[in-house]
Amino acid sequence: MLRRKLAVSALTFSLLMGSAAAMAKTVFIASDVHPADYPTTAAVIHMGEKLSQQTDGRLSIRMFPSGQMGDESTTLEKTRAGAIDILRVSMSPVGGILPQVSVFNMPFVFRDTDHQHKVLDGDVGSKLAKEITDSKLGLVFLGWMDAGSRSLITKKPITTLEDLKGVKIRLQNNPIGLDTFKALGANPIVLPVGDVFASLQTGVIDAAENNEPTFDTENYVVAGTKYFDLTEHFMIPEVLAFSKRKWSKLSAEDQALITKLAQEAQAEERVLWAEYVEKSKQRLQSQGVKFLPVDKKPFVDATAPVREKYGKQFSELMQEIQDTK
Ligand code: BDP
Repeated sequence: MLRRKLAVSALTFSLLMGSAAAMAKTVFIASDVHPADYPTTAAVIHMGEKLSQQTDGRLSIRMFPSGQMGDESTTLEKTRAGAIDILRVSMSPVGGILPQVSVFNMPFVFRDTDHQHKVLDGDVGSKLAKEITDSKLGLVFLGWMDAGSRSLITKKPITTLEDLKGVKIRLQNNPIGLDTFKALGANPIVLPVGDVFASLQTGVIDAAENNEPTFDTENYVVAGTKYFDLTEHFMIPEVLAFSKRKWSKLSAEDQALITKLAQEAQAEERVLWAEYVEKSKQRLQSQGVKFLPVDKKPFVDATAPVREKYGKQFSELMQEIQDTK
């Protein structure tokens, strides 16, 4: 995979421009594993344009897309350390470090997109946002972003538990994900998303699991996958966050402006996401990918022990999610 590793030495940097009326300019470093036109990345780039306009260029955002700053475990660490200012990251690795916010990483926890939006926009979403900010993670939560639902990306059709038996499948770095696929009888392997293409190609793994846009932009078809088996087992939202180290150095006005623009970016990404899913579906189908319906019941049943094991620590949240209509 063409994952460029770019060494970025100066992280947030200030430039003194002009002479008498010198104004300190701050460029926030933002990171995403996805390319610049992906919904999450595009929304943050647009947020940066607005930030620059609304501060007459005093504040702006420089996006490093396509994993240039490293995989998600690495960028999480860099954001904690203050080397990245703004991070868009999947909730999966966040939950890997902070188990108490892992409720969204459970299998079959949301009914559909509408249900997930209501949960994220409601009390449960606010509680987890606060938990992230108040935790030792070193992040200030700015917003949720959509990532749809994840299904199986396979070389052979997989529509039953029998088909999935022993299949080497790549998972994100999160114990719930691993236990889910063990419960489903597969052979899960943790890898950064940037290694999935080569691993599929070389046969290190037989399968991946993700949403349509990542299937599309990561070019998994070229790596030999031909099926999108619609298990929709996870609906893991994305998190947009600011480095706490850097946040504490901003004025209250700047914090308020960034918070407001992040909320706008969250709303914009939802629209971009829905459009991008459709485009990706069309592109994948035109490349010959078959979208296979799956009877989800056996998958839901087989993963009940996982919801039981991990759900204990957040049984109230689970109940609230279920009760969200
Ligand atoms: C994508 C998420 C991205 C993750 C990736 C993964 O948008 O943040 O890195 O999945 O599977 O859907 O690692």
